[in-house]
Amino acid sequence: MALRWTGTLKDRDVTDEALWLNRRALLGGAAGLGLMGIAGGARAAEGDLEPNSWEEITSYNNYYEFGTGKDDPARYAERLTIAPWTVRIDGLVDRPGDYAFEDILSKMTLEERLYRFRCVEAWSMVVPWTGFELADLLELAGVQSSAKYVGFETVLNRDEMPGTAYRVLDWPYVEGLRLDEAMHPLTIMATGIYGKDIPKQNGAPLRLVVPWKYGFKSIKSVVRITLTDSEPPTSWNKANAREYGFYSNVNPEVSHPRWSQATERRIGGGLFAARQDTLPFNGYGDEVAGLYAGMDLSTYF
Ligand SMILES: Nc1nc2c(c(=O)[nH]1)N[C@H]1C(S)=C(S)[C@@H](COP(=O)(O)O)O[C@H]1N2
Ligand SMILES: [Mo]
Repeated sequence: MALRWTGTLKDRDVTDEALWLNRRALLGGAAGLGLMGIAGGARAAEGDLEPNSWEEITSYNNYYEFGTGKDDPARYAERLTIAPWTVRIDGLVDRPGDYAFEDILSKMTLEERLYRFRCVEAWSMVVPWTGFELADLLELAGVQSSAKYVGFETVLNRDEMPGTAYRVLDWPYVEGLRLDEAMHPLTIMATGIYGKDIPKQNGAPLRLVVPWKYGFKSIKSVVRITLTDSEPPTSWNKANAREYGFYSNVNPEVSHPRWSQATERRIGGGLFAARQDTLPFNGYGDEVAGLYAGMDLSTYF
C-alpha cells in the first residue's frame, strides 16, 4: 500500500472517508473486510462493524494531556509538534536507539484494520485504522530472550499540552503490555484513520491500538518503547489501582467499581439508541483468549 507520511493534516473534508467506504462496498462487505488483515471479529454481526464517521472519531476523544473534556483534544492538540519525531526503543533489545519515525515507516508494512474500540467509560466506536503490527517494530529492534514486558511512554511537551498543568495523572502517560500481548498480530501501531494521517487528537504520529483491551491501554503519541523483565507501571493503575488494573481486558462480567461493563453506548448511535452488549475481549476472544489460559480473569482486571 502506497500510504506515505506527510506530517500534516490540513484538509478534513470527507473525501477520503467517502472513498474508503466506497472501496469497502466494492470489496463486498464482510468478505472484503477480511482482506484488511485479520478479519478482526468478522464473526460479529456485520452491523456491529459499521465504521464511525471521521467526524465522530476525531471530535470525541480522550487525551488528558490536552484536557479532560471530550472536545478538548480536538481543540488543543493541533499545537503538538510531531515533526521531527523519534521513538526511543531501549531496554532488553539488541539494537537500542532513537528510531526516526520516517525510517520506521519505510521498513513497516502498512495495512488497514477495522477494529471495535471500547473505552472503560462504556462507550465504543468502530475505527478504520491504518498501521503496522507492533511485532514488526519490536523485531526491528531485536527483542532479547529475557524480555517479558513492553513499556510505552507518550511525549511530554508541557508547553504544548495544557492539560499537563493539572495533576490528573502522573505525566508522562505510560502504558504496558506483556510481551506475548505486544507480539500478538492484532496489536498494532496506528499511523492513520480512513487512510489519512492520524490526527493529533487521536495520537499522531503513532499510537498503540490493542482492540481487546479498554481504550486507555491504547497509548497515544508514543516516544519510547522499553523492553523489560518486570511489569511496567501504567498511568491509570498508578492513579487508582482499585479501579484500573494492568490487564484491563474488555470483560462484560467484571464491573468497574462505579458502573457496569455489561453494555456500551456506540458513539453516533443517537441519543435514544439502545445500548449494546459488550463482548468478552471486545469480540476478539477467539484470537486472544488463549493468552490468558489459566488466569482468573475476574481478579486480573
Ligand atoms: N497519552 C494518552 N493516551 C491515551 C489517553 C490519554 O489521555 N493520554 N486516553 C486513553 C483513553 S482513556 C482512550 S478511551 C483512548 C481514546 O482514543 P481516541 O481519542 O482516539 O478515541 O486513548 C487512550 N490513550
Ligand atoms: Mo478510555
